[in-house]
Amino acid sequence: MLYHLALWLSHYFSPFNVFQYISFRSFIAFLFAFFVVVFTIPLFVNRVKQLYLSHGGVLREYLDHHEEKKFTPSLGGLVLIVSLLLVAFIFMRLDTPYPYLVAITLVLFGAIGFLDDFLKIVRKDGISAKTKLALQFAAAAVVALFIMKFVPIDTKIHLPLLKDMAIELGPFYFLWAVLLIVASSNAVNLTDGLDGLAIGASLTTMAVLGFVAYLAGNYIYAHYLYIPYVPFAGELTILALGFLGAGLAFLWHNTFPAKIFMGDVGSLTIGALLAVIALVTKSEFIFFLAGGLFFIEMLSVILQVGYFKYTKKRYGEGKRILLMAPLHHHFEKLGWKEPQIVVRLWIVSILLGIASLTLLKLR
Ligand code: 57M
Repeated sequence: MLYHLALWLSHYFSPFNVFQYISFRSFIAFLFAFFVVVFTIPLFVNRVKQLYLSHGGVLREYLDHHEEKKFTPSLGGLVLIVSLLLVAFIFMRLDTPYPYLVAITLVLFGAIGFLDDFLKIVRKDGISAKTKLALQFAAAAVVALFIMKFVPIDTKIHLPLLKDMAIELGPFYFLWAVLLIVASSNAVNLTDGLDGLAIGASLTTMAVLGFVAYLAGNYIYAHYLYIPYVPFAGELTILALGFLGAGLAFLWHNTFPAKIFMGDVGSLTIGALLAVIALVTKSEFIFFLAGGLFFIEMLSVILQVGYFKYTKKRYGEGKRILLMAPLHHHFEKLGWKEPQIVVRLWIVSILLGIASLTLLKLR
């Protein structure tokens, strides 16, 4: 909105031209989102605590060894979603498909997560795993259809390290998009089990995707790096910077000992949003590496559950690969302290982010 307003005002006062720059709008989106979230969360925590108190007072889904966390409220992701919706409609260009794509993703996945979190507070259980997955597939299908209809990208997947090497998926692109969104949404959800872990790794991943979006949206840089040029993709850099502001502010309150958790409303939505940006900037493989921590956590669950079931069937007794899945619980069982695990996994995430950027130039 600001872009269009400033464009009109610049006819009367030329300094308003500065709003045309993606870098300037990104910078103010960052500050805006940071201050909105950092000051809203304390008020929100009080509100959510009241909701908990009127329904028994404790978080029902806490780990046995996280006894002290049972009074920590959830639902914090709702503040992130609202701040990002504001960023999308205030700072992004409304004559491109991107603010609408972002809004659809935030609202659909936010609604699924919210329903689950809310039900966990007001009754014993959230929605069943099967229903949640079905809803995620339905939401991802809507988002994928929106991308295919309104975003000017092809249906190829561009392989890393190979110049001009792409696989045409044709109608299967829809399936690819849906699977990526659902997988990413669940991977971030599984990672969200220690204070600051998921939001920290999301920050590094989003920083990479925001940078890639800037390059992909610029014809000269895209051409120079042999990455697909995606008109106006730079608008997503603004969203990414808004996310960095909002996410850092959330981390302020979510760092150990957390005052609030993001809840499924946060984790499912952030995962979906990351995948959507990766899809429209044609950087799925960069995303696999930059967001590698999420996929490692997911893989740890798949392998653990698979091995457990296999050994149970074969030997009558279930065996484990890790002491507990997802991976961060394994380190807890090894006796590492929570902040130690979180900071070390952030370090892994930063390293993966840097490694993923090298894929841009190595072609
Ligand atoms: C939800 N929820 C957190 C918080 C957060 C298939 C199986 C591996 C599924 C998995 C699972 O259910 N994962 C998804 C994870 C929970 O956090 C809430 O949930 C939101 C995210 N969805 O925002 O609202 C707890 O995590 C802790 N937490 C923090 N700080 C944070 O900033 O400390 C979260 C955010 C919170 C809090 O304690 O209550 C969670 O972990 O429960 N299941 C598991 O992860 C279970 N693993 C398991 O059963 N492993 C088995 C194998 C065979 C599957 C094994 O290895 O033997 C663990 N989860 C629970 N208990 N609840 C194990 C123990």
